[in-house]
Amino acid sequence: MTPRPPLKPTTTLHANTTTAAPGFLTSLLDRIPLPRWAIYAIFAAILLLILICMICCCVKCCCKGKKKRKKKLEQKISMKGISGSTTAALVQLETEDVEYGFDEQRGKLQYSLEFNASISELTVGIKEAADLKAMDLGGTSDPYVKIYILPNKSKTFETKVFRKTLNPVFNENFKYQIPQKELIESILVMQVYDFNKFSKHDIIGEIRLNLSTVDWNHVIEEWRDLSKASKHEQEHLGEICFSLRYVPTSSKLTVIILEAKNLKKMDQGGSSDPYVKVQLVLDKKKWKKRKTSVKKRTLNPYFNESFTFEVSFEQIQKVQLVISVWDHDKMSRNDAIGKIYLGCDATGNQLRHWADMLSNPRKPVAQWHTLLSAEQVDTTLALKHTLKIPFTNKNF
Ligand SMILES: [Ca+2]
Ligand SMILES: [Ca+2]
Repeated sequence: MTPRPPLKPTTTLHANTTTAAPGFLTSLLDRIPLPRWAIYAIFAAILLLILICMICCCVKCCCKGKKKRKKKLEQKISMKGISGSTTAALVQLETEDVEYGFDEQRGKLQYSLEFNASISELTVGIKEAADLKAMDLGGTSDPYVKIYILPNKSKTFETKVFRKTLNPVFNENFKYQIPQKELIESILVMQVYDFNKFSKHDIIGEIRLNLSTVDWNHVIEEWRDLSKASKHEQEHLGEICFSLRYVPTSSKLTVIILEAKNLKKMDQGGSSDPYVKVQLVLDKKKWKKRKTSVKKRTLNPYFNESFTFEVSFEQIQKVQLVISVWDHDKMSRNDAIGKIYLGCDATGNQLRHWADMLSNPRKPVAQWHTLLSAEQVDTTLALKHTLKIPFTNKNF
């Protein structure tokens, strides 16, 4: 039998690294005053302990990851609730303005009514509200009250907005000039809204008061529970598509009103005669205004009309572009079907369109927009804090 000299070099080579350890280990084990089985048992127990520790760490890490993902998902969902295509980068959402809450308790409102027949004057007092429904994250709302009289909705009043409270004390009076005969055929509507800086204002609830049932010989002051707002507040007004183009070098803003669809029926006979007003507002002042032609009897008008305004680069960052769709009426006042506004202080889809225009100079950017109620947009515009900008262009 031949020994295995050829193997030697390799084994010894490895021995330097691998067999030295077993040799050392055996001598070490020999030195421990314990039987071998006991040493192996202790060794196995230590290994088991390490393994259990590692498993625990892994489980903990996984749970944390899941929680984070869940949190992110929740944030995504709540942001979606505000406006379909709002991007966090474009719109800084105030977390307290994110909608939540499902319970139907809307709260109550205290109001007063007084009619002075000799001068045909109705005074509506909005006193206070209590236990209002929380519409924002953080369990609060930013309430204000809107007041109008039906069927002749000529004048809409609004109280101040109270930030972060469910028990606002308004104490404001509003006066209507209305003959008694008309008064007793009217309905007084008082709606409590939640103001949101970056999204649509939510209606908390309303009171519809049939004025024929009121005893006008006394001053009325009472509390009443708010009920769910009637549907027409959330009615569909239609969509509009237009393109925006800004050329900074020549200070030209071009708005092309392309088309509208599914417009609200405003006339008897189930149609409308739509036209579009394009308005620029600077420093809360109506600055420049143009309008399209009237399209007769259609709810899906095609315009393709272009308007160019001179707007400097400084002004484009402060201007508000207000687009409103109107129904033309031969016999009576034209009615606003819907409205939206764009600008650096706009929100959601509108801000996105404006930002797209600014980041793509010289390129026309077209987009569809859902129309909002004219009152809502006017309220938002009026409530906006605008910077005092010198009125530079006096040629218009
Ligand atoms: Ca709010
Ligand atoms: Ca009409």
